Amino acid sequence: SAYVQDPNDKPSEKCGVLNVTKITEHGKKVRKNWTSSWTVLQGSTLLFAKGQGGGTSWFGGGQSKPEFTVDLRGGSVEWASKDKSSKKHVIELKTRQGTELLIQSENDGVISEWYRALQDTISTHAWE
Ligand code: I3S
Repeated sequence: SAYVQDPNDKPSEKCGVLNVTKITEHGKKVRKNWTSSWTVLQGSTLLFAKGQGGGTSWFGGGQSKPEFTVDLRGGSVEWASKDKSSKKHVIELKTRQGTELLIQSENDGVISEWYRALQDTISTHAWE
């Protein structure tokens, strides 16, 4: 019935601190710049804010804007190969817009949860 909430309708929400760098922008290779970022997965959008840095405000508080947002629809995730980074636990995220990011955490549990969340989001929104 219309009153039954489909659990799949619930927008996915996840947040935490991750290390992030772009490696490609609009299909062109860019220089790595690893940054600790407050990261929020909201529906099919991944948002990054400047990390930590002593400030108390972040974009959820309506004060500062996200530094960078990624549309996950039509994108892909995989574990980054060794030639992409010497770091452990690195996810490679490719967007339909030709941006490639590396996302990393020293904590393998944390990064595994993000991997699953990003994959779920991409498959949930695949046909939009
Ligand atoms: O893939 P690369 O070029 O070896 O990436 C490393 C460099 O970006 C390095 O900075 P500079 O070469 O600009 O000084 C970074 O400090 C490293 O972290 C990068 O490699 P990892 O393996 O950490 O992703």
